[in-house]
Amino acid sequence: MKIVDATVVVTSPGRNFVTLKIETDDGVSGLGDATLNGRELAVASYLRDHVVPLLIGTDPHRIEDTWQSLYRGAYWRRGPVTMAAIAAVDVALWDIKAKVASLPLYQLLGGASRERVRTYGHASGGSLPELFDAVRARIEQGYPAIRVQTGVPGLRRVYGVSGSPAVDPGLPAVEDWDTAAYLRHLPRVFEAVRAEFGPDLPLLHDAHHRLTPQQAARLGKELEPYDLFWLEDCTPAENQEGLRLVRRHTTTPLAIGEVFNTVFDYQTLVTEQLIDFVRSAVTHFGGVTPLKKLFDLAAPYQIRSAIHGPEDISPVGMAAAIHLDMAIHNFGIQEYAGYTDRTDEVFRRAFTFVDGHLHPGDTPGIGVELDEQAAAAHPYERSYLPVNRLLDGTVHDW
Ligand code: CS2
Ligand code: MG
Repeated sequence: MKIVDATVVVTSPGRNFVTLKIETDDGVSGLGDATLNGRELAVASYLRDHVVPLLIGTDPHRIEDTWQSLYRGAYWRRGPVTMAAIAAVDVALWDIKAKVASLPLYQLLGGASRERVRTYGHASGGSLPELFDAVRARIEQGYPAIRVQTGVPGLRRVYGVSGSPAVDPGLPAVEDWDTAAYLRHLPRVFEAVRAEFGPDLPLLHDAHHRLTPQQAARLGKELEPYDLFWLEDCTPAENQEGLRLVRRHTTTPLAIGEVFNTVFDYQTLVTEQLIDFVRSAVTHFGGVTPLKKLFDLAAPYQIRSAIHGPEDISPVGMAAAIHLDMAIHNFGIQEYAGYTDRTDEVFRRAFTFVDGHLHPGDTPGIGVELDEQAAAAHPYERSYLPVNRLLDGTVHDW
């Protein structure tokens, strides 16, 4: 069996998605997600200009060897553009292998370790009443766990709170930040949410890399009475040693890693058991092959999976995640933001979302097909993530 063609499809059914389609001489094809929010075309070019020529004529069954040759052979290792491109190839090859075997991918990864995949959804509000309404809406949708994000008094636009408009469409929105105001406000918000919704509902919060280790330690401690499922990305954890300080001071569980792209980003965090959940997406971590290895490394440290699943992971990347979630033993939870009808018209998917739980379906492969005509009706639209500034105008972490 040989790869005879590989094409990159960029489509924007409401937001941009980059998809790699690999075709074989047997007529079996596979899909991989290469979406890197705000830098989509860089990955499309990396694939089209540099990776596709290397794939033509090779054996699609040699997944490990192809991965290693793309990773080591480029000489320039790591980084989100490279790893998203490699991820797309890896997932497309797993899709092909599973289709040839006539099995859903999770069967090739060890088979089902559970009946269904537990998720969490997002609730956010500028004020407490808005936030409570958003939490109630998620509960009604069946979400068994909820991420809570809130406005901060004195700040106009804050991460994760809906309705942050870009002033110029096609250019980054600017968000405000004041760490002191946030640290004063957030514990009161969780106190109010617990008083309203009781002790049982698993609650999560994402600090989006904005704190120093000292600030994160203080926040973790102050949130302990509200029993969080996790505090996410409390610091920019490229400095892995910083988590030692956070860990020494709080028992609030910690989740980190959506911007990480190799095992080296996690080495200290995992081997010193400084975190509780690893957050990388299949799409940004080089695919199913390396993410499965990371979960296996994390397992003896009792660290569990929590695959990144925002709107900017395409249904292809999400499907790959759900297959992995089904198969690994140390599954924790899956983030799931859901998709619009327009996205579902472009990506026909076998996975289902019922009562707050995902199931990958039993279609051979990853179970997603791309409707290329529908995709072509939604061309790329330039778009950026927001930029975050302190009140004096200084750029801060986003
Ligand atoms: C977030 C994301 O889902 C999450 O936890 O941190 O929404 C993140 O901001 C985006 O995926 C960035 O592209
Ligand atoms: Mg996050």
